[in-house]
Amino acid sequence: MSKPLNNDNSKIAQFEQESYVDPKGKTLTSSLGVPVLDNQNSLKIGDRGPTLLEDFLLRDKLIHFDRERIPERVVHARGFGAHGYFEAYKGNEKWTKAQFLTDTTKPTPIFARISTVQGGRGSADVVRDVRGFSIKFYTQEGNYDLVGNNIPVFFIQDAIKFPDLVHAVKPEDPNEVPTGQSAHDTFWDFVSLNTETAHMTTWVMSDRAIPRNLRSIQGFGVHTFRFINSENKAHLVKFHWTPKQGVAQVVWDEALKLNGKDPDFHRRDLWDAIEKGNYPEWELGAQIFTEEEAEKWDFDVLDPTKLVPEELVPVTPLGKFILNRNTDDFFAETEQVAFSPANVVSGIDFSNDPLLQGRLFSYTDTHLHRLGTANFNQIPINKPVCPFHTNRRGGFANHEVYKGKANYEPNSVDENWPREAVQDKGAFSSYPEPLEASKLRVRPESFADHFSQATLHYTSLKKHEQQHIKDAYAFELSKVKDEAIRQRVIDRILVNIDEDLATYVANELGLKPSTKPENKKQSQVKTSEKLSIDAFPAPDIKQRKIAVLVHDGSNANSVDAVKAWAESENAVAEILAPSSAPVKSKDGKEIAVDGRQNGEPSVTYDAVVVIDGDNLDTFKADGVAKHYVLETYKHLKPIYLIDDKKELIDYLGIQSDDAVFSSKSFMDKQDDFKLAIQNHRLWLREDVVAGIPA
Ligand code: HDE
Repeated sequence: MSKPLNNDNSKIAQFEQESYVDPKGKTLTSSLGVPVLDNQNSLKIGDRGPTLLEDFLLRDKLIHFDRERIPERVVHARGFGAHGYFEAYKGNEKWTKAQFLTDTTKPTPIFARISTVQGGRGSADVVRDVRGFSIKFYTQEGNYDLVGNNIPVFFIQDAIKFPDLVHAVKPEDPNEVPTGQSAHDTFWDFVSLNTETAHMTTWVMSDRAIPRNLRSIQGFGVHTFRFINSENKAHLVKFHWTPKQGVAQVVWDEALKLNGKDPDFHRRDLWDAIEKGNYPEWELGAQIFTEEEAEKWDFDVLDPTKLVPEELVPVTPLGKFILNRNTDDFFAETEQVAFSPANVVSGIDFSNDPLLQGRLFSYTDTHLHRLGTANFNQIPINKPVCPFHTNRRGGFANHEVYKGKANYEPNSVDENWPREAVQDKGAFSSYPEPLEASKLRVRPESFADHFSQATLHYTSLKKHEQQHIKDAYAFELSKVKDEAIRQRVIDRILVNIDEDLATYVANELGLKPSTKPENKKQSQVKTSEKLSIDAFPAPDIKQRKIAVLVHDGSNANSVDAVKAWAESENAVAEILAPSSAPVKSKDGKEIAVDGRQNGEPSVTYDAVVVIDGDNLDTFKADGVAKHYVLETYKHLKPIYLIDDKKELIDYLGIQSDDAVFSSKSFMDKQDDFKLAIQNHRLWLREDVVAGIPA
């Protein structure tokens, strides 16, 4: 029977059959390679009859589809990954024998995944949350994973509390609400009852938890690790990786809007930057110190709720890495990548941090569940690039084809190959830390201070950063229904961090302020400069996005000038009009448009330019354009009104300041505009904008 041409799809199929050529060798096949003639219709009795069980092509397609999903990560479910490489600086052999940190002749390929913690795989990007930052180094001595966060400390001190913490922060059991947020009763109940969370919570309420993009976040290994050099001398280390792009945040109102207007904002930004060749780069470093030095400090370096202030130990730069290649297949790479802090190589070892010790078990365990087989390291994204010879055999989804009989060691059937390494170069050996103690289920006394570093963090920040923390606590706690929990956070947590903070939040919530506790322990370091985002300014405006608003009557020359300037700065200028149709310039030229003002909201840009021309009245009549500029102003971002539009400034009801520019020609103030974009926000404007509607 000839195939009925009863719909468009079958017509396309018919057309492709008639002109059948296969220049790419990519004819559609079944899973077993059988070429498929008709991918539009299942096999039936007659054209309206029942479908036949015999249709192996339909079965093949559905069976695989039905199994396409795997369990999402229990935490850090939403993440985004990219490939890159790491290059070591000279001189690291003083500290470690790890090949990838000491061999300056070869770059080491890496794969990085940056994630949020609380929300599921489909949650929004710009939620208030910790960002996970994992890096897999495919070294010549095996795979090494740095599985860190963008915050240098953690909520809890012992791994046994992790499931409780995660249960409390995740959506609540009865209704799975809220998604991607810690602003709910169970999280703050946990915080209020576990004072060890105090320090980390000041970070999660800070601007660090609402990053502008994934290119401008720092990474921290959190725990203390060990470096071991070729003389087997050990040092303790804390890893840091710092973006060369600078660190940057969004404002809270912007974050809330971004989550609705572009829930993929962060992943889109990273993808676009890499596609454009604006590769983000980080410097990897470590604070390196001895056990003897650590013993003198007023905190325990095994306590992951503590950081080592850089005033005590500066960061030693070790190398740099860039992300320069997007994935081909999100699932195969980003979803299947399996990181673990237990993946170490020779020259790096663990410490006895009780949180780290639990992680060493948990990651492999979760991979076995999530990826469903002990062979998960055979998945291409997890596979080492150096030679490997194990005696592991079999298991679900084994892909290796082993040759020969020797699957045990020692053996005489293949001259004892594979056999143990004969020299310690590249072979892992644990640091022989001498230990003698009783078996105890206790928390050390040296972990007992929960507040002095929380205070150090809060008081080291700039005024605007402190204000954001106050507002974040007030916002989060205002979502907590149980008043007793709210009051407990004030009384047990906030007042022990800072009295002014506690009073502000209490007033915002209509609760009783508490009084400052007496004899509160002070941190030995009084203020620490590198805790503030301000300590990491951007060096340029690469990949910063500028919205250029045009209407009929706009000046085409100004549009060209802005575009040329942005291109020369490696920034992105996008021309936005009332609709996607080109607009007519004042001299009758056609100005091509990149998008609609309504579809490309101001929150997704870093600055706005209003083009001059005969269009002042058109601009004034356009409520979307007005809102666009006002919202940019409210979010403290730079605005350039070409043509000395004093009238426009008055009309918008905004005040001239160091990030509002107007001049006859864009050339006049483009350097100041660049500096304002580099500075990102004009924090001084914050008090002025309070009255502007959201
Ligand atoms: Fe994780 N964590 N974690 N974590 N974590 C996971 O592993 C866990 C902790 C971090 O991009 C899980 O593969 C325990 C600290 C990142 O794929 C799981 C404890 C830090 C990622 C797990 C911690 C992290 C995870 C979930 C306390 C910063 C994402 C899926 C003892 C230093 C990795 C998975 C990726 C993921 C367990 C605490 C960072 C369940 C038990 C501290 C960046 O195994």
